[in-house]
Amino acid sequence: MNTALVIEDVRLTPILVSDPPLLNTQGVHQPYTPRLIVEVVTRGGATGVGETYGDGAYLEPARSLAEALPGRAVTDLNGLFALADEVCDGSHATADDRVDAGGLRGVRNAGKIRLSVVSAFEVACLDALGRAQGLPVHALLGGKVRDSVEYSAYLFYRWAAHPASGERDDWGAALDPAGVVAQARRFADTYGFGSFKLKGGVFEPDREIAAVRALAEAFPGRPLRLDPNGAWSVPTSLYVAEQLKGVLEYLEDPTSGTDNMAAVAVAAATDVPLATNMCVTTLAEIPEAFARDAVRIVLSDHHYWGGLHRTRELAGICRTFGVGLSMHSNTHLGISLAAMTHVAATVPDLAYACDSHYPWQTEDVITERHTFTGGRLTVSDAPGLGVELDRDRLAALHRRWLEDDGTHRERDDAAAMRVADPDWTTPAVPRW
Ligand code: GKR
Ligand code: MG
Repeated sequence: MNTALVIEDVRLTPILVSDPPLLNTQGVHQPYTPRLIVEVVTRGGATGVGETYGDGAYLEPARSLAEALPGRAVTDLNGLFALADEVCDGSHATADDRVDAGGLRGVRNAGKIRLSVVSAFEVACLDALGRAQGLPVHALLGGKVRDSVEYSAYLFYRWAAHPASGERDDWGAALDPAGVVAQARRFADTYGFGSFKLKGGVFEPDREIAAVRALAEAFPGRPLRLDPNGAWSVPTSLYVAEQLKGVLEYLEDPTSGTDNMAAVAVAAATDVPLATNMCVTTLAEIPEAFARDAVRIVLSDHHYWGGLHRTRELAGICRTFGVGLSMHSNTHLGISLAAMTHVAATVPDLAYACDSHYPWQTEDVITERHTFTGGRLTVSDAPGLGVELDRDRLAALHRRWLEDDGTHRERDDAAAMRVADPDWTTPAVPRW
């Protein structure tokens, strides 16, 4: 074994990152959201970074893995999964874990949480290995097939300010078609995005249909997507699919669960392709969903799937079954965006612009924030991920986490909504 590549130390830094009041079907984003930054330091002195969810359920297995990792090589990525299975015992899983209050990522369980934890360690190992060898991460994944990766504008219904703190940014509210179009216009003008996804499930479907139609009028011929995170019944999903026939590039998770998605897909035939980041989020969920033609497009997400290599495995499975591949995003910072861009650069048949919340995040832990040009990010050829940690920023965001009274350490969009509406409870699905 090349001893320079042996892991000497692993550092975990939970942080709180500011987040605007973006609305979704479960509530509203809190003013701060938790993320976890993972650093892996080799004996040769290379440091690699990774990023993942930072809620308590993720911190516990991350600590177990961080303790067990020193002495292993950053090249031993298959061993990383075996180690995680061994040391992260899943004892943190409770019955409540079956529902993900904040992440809107389908059924949540200990295995999925563990993969999201491992993903940050895998990315950090690849970053360290790339730095040690002078190779970009995409080269470690087999090489890039494109020099830039396209992203789509992620539109949200939103308030102008957070209800309790009154904290605001300069985006203003977007609660109707005109507000959504104005938001899209700013995304297009500032970043050059040419495709648009609206987070739905917030208002009655007819209001959201009107917003998508307004987008289609404002941006003729541009790819449009609508994602209510499973908030609709099968008949409502079919109604929306019929109303938006010829307008949507795809309809994402209109309804919850493979049964319902399959029912919509079969009845809607080819009207509107269905996409998911909720009913296909693990290998185990693939056979039934694909056999029943429940989805035409899977949104990959290296956090869900256990890292960049596993994302490429998912791409191969989708290719085999003729299912399209897109990319999902949750609130994330520049480390994850770099990782998303490297893996996206290596997948030949990534036919859709990737999602990213990044433009909504004004804080970061890297020295130079990524810049979208023409809706695209250039794939870095610098060693590793091509990002540098800003230690002062990291320390400041960690301080915020330390000083938090516990309100923000778990992402809870329903709790944030209750600040404005004390009677709010997480809506049962189908909501409409
Ligand atoms: O950030 O409100 C949000 C999104 O709804 C997010 O939680 C989802 O995971 O963006 C995601 C999606 O496409 O489902
Ligand atoms: Mg989605």
